[in-house]
Amino acid sequence: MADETDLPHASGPSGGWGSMKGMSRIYGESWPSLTAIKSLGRQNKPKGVMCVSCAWPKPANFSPFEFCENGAKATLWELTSARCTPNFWTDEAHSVSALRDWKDHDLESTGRLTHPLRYNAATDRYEAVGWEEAFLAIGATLQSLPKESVVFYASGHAGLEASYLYSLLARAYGNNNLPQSSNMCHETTSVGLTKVIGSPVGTIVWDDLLETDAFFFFGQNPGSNSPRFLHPLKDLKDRGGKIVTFNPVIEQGLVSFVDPQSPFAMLTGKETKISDQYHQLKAGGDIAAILGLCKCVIEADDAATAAGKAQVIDHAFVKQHTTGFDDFIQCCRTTNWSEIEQESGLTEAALREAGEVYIAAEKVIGVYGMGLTQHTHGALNIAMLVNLLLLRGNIGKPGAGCCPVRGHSNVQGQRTVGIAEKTKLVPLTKLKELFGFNPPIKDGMNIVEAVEALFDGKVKAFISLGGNLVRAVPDQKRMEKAWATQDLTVMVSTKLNRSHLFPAKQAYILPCLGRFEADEQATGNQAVTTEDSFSMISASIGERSPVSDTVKSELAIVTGIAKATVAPQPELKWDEWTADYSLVRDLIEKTYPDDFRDYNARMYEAGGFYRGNAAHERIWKTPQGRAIFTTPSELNSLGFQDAPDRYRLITMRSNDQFNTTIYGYSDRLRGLEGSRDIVLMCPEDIAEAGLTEGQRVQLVTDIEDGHDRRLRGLTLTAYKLPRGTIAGYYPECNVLVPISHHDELSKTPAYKSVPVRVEAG
Ligand SMILES: Nc1nc2c(c(=O)[nH]1)N[C@H]1C(S)=C(S)[C@@H](COP(=O)(O)OP(=O)(O)OC[C@H]3O[C@@H](n4cnc5c(=O)[nH]c(N)nc54)[C@H](O)[C@@H]3O)O[C@H]1N2
Ligand SMILES: Nc1nc2c(c(=O)[nH]1)N[C@H]1C(S)=C(S)[C@@H](COP(=O)(O)OP(=O)(O)OC[C@H]3O[C@@H](n4cnc5c(=O)[nH]c(N)nc54)[C@H](O)[C@@H]3O)O[C@H]1N2
Ligand SMILES: [Mo]
Repeated sequence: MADETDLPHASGPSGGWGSMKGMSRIYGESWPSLTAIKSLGRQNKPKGVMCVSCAWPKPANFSPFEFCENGAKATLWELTSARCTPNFWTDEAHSVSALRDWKDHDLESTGRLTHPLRYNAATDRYEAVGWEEAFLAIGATLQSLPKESVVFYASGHAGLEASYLYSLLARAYGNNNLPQSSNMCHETTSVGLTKVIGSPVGTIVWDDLLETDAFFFFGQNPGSNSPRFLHPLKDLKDRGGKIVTFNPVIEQGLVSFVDPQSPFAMLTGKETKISDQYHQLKAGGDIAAILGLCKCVIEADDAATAAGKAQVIDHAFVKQHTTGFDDFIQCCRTTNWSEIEQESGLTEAALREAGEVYIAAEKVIGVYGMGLTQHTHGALNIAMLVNLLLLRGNIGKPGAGCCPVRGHSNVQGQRTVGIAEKTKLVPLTKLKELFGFNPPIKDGMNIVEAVEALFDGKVKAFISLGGNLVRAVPDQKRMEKAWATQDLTVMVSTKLNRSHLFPAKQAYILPCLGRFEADEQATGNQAVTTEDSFSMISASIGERSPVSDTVKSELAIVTGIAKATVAPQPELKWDEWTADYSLVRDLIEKTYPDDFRDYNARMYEAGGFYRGNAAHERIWKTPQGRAIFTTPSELNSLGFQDAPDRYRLITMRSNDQFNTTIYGYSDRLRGLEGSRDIVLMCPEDIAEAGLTEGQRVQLVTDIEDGHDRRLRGLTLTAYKLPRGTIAGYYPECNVLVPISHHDELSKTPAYKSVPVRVEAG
């Protein structure tokens, strides 16, 4: 078991003064106006603005400062006073080709985009274009292309109203090519969790956090990615609960925390120890580790039964609610500890210690993130966590459940309102009833399928509602080449990013309002709504002046494209909807009456209104009507064999980024400062490979498929990691990830275990 004092790179606790420094640095760098601070005070409160960063829920009993270090960074980054105007492109040094040498951080630092832009190949620059002209040209090109060849991507940020109309646009146009960023993150949850408990999303609500006895963390990093989660973790520790973590990397947020909202803690530096146990398993070792925990539960149950004591397995629950129990138990019994130790990289003793905590706790929440989802057998990882929870009835009872922590602020909600490539997830007959056209019935493409089709020359146009897809997907070098071969790219964006730098034959950047800005339409300032990780829906009302009077709301851009693309029909009232978003919410309620009852009335409820979740009520929407125990077919989630000189590469997020948005070069919580061009490796592996710390190395993907994938110029950095597991930053490492390397069920890219070699150079 790891001891935090072993960290070779010293780092302070999460939260505390370090987080204050992190925020003030962004403030200093981007110089948002003083009123930006006032906007922070409105964050995550009723009639305020829901955080633009992650999808962590907002408590109904909010505190005066209901934001975290990274939420504040995201807000300040959006509210920057810097502007990327059409003038930017008149600088001699600012050709599109030249900008490809810029870093992600520097591209976004140019500031908020202010004007719609069109690429001019003759000058290799973007130029201002009128909105109407842009819409008409985009519409004309879309009409001329085969419908199957157009993709409508969404990055998980835009509100429910714009997202609903975006999916309507795609279907009215004629396809279901509606991939979303969750195809790269929690698609494994949508598919894997649905398979075993019949619910595509997490099963807990806010009160469960307050009641639980223990959190078991598998591959989720709250310190960087959902820092407001640290408060319920601290509360649990204050009331004597337990936290057990499984993660190959020691993440400071899961080690200790100083509450920046507590003056006492800030002045005294009083730290709360977060994890009682921290298990540094091998990347891809979760199936074996969880099997070990299940083995402990079964053994304890056997012993209790023999001694005539209360049973450890919740047999009544298992009998009434589950299927597959006997086979699974059999598998646990016959898998021996030496296999488990080998595959997980953890000792039997360590797993027994974790098993004891699991058994002693009446109510357990299993938390997970990309450390489970982004693997070849990612869905099996999730099924194993569900197995563990089911053994003791830890789903659908107060204080217990399954908690996937979602990414973008509305990533879950966009799926709820129809941004889905799979038609079975969308009430097509309802759409026909409401809008009078026949929605296409053929499934569309997810991200991996769309990128593969792009590589094959079958995709001719990409529309992006937010995001930076070229930088976020696997096989980034191939993607850059293929992206530019298209007939049309349209990117609805707030800031310049790398995806803009590989323009198609026709390329547009359409600048949109941020969530903090007033969205004035014909009937007044409009609210937008988002859904968080606990299926709570809340409204946001921006009130800041827009960055310029030439930007439009995301919804207005969607309807602008729609009007120019889709043949007019009386039921498609794009202009009326743009004038009054509450009409769009009425449509959403009509399409999904169970989820959105009294939508317009309830959207200002403190903490949001609950969309409901069947599994939370122990209703299992699986074919068997039961929750399913899964007998694992593998003991690791890698999908490749270990081999000499082959390492498992984790691509990781720093504390100073939001996905491809790089705020800076301070990964404070890991004690790593100044550069992202590094690869972390444990000292024993460095010595065995005959390398030296500080040496320049390159990573080479160890998969033979005719493509050479390598990333040069990395500094080898000694770090406390399990043997054979190394780590580098996302998105820089995306050149190394083959598009074919993904979860077998959901096709989520396996970004957390890429087979690579480490070579000098
Ligand atoms: N500040 C900030 N917040 C964010 C984001 C951001 O980039 N920055 N991104 C947002 C988005 S879109 C998402 S999806 C979420 C992502 O949030 P997380 O789910 O936390 O994602 P990651 O940080 O990529 O990975 C989580 C952890 O998995 C661990 N890990 C890697 N491999 C394994 C493994 O095999 N097993 C186990 N048990 N652990 C492993 C890593 O060490 C890391 O600590 O955060 C959202 N919030
Ligand atoms: N190797 C590796 N790759 C990964 C991951 C990983 O862990 N490892 N994680 C994956 C995950 S979980 C995800 S979700 C994807 C992220 O993939 P994306 O969602 O496509 O990427 P982002 O970096 O979030 O997009 C940033 C851009 O969004 C735009 N933007 C910001 N705010 C707004 C807004 O309010 N409206 C609009 N319209 N645009 C806005 C800005 O122009 C900004 O440059 O990356 C995936 N890629
Ligand atoms: Mo994500």
